[in-house]
Amino acid sequence: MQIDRAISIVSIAILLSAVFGTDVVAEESKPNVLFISVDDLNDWIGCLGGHPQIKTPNIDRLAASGILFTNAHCTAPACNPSRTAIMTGLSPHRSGLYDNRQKMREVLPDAELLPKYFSRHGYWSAGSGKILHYFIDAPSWDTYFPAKKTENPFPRTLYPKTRPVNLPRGGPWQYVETDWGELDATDEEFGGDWLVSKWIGEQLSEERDKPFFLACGIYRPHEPWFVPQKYFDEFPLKDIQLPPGYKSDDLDDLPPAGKRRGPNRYFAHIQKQNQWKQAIQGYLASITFADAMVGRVIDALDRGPNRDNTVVVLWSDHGWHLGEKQHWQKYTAWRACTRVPLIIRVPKNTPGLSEGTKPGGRCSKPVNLLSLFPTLTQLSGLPDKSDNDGVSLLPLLRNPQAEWSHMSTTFLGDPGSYGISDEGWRYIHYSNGDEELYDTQSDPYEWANLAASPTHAAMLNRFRSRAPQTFARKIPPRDESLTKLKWHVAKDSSAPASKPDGNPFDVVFINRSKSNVELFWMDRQGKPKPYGGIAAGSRKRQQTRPGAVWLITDESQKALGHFVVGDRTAQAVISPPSKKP
Ligand SMILES: [Ca+2]
Ligand SMILES: [Ca+2]
Repeated sequence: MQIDRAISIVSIAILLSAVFGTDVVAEESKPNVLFISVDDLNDWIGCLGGHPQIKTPNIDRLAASGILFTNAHCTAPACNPSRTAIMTGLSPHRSGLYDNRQKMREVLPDAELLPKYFSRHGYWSAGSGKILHYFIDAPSWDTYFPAKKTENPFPRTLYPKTRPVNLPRGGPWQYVETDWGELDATDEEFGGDWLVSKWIGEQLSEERDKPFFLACGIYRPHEPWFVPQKYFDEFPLKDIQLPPGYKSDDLDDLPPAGKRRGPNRYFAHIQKQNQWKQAIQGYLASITFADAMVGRVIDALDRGPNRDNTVVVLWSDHGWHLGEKQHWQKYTAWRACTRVPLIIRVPKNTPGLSEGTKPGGRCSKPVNLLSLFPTLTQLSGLPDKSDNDGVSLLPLLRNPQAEWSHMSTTFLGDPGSYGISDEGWRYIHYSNGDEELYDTQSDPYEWANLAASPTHAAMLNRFRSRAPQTFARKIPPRDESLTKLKWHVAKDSSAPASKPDGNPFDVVFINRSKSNVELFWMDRQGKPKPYGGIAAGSRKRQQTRPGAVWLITDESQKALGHFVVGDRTAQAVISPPSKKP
């Protein structure tokens, strides 16, 4: 009976492909794909050994059941370009999407995302949590939780009632989420990733008539680092060890561009507030919480009907600095920021790899997250998407020690700046021509920059000859896509004084009212300084800084309201005054 049925499926497939001229693969042979992303997770997981105190039993267990890539790098060290590259298969230097401020659908209106590609090839595609940069892209999915029409990928999440909790505001330049602390709550009360893992678990426990592509976006350890108390209890403050990659004089041998990229105000502020160890504790606790959520998902898969025919992939979008090179956060080309966890587990009888992956495999070849698209389609027996920029990892899944001539490139936010990882060496190039070179075999934390050493000239040239040569133009976001500043209606004739603090960027004033208005910058003493008029229906692009206050008046200089500039470029919309009864 079984054999008859298999034969009849095959003959129908042959018949269909004869009639329609398409590659019809019998549905039953396609594996499911469970696609797990963990946001802002660096190599501080047990199996990568990035921090001696971390506890990630679930991710380690997953790694032990598949292949762990120990030299995997992000395509860009920021959420938006990294995730866009993964989901479209397109590299920033070809797509033009390089940084977080750009909008994926403005830069790439027609790009087909991974879930859409799978559903167009017979799959049911669904997701939950953060997969793209703070939006869902509803048309790319069959189903999402929360509902895709909301375009909000986050279920309800518990936050402290008053903030900040532990890190006082350093100034208007500071990202509002940089803070940490334990929550007196259960995982269930916390919601967020717990609800994501619950929903994903429910999907995994079902038998479906179609194979699935299921994306699980775990948000922690993205800031803010608030997670239930029990995860903080795992890492008592008195025992916290500093990042092993930290070296106080590490910047001395960097070129000017590297010296500028390293130190930032976050790290200086955290040290000044005596919060470094508390912050490390918050990051460790958030990772262990994320690990527990991954564990719930893996358990649901292993308990359910899809265990033996589901490819599992786990990745993080980029690494994170916690003081290494005097840096906090992301956006650098150093290994602390580019290296990511990447685990792939392939069951037997998968079309692209019938023998499956060998449990416990470790691969030290340089690989890139751009490879996920072609790897997953090849594993599933789907046709290659023709414009992918990455190479398939199938040879390495088959044999982690296979010959591998590829390098792995990570693109920074400005076109022409990038880092390249090889097996044992790393090269960094900044758009001004500055270079760094590291022997990561003997110097994994990149303490000794060898770019100036004549003995390594050949190695330097080797990287230069493999570097990308052309860079797509960076496409700026439309004014209307920028964050909106809050409009404070004038209560009297004035506005508060500016407290400018941070690097300059543009704000676009958009006058939607029917009258001309005047723009004034409030100086540090609270005195308005004229910056010209904005005619009705027109706009004005103005360079400014975090904490600046901009007053809007009518043509007789009667105050209408003001804007306070935040930590990023924004639009400031001047609306018609609401009619009073
Ligand atoms: Ca991220
Ligand atoms: Ca150094």
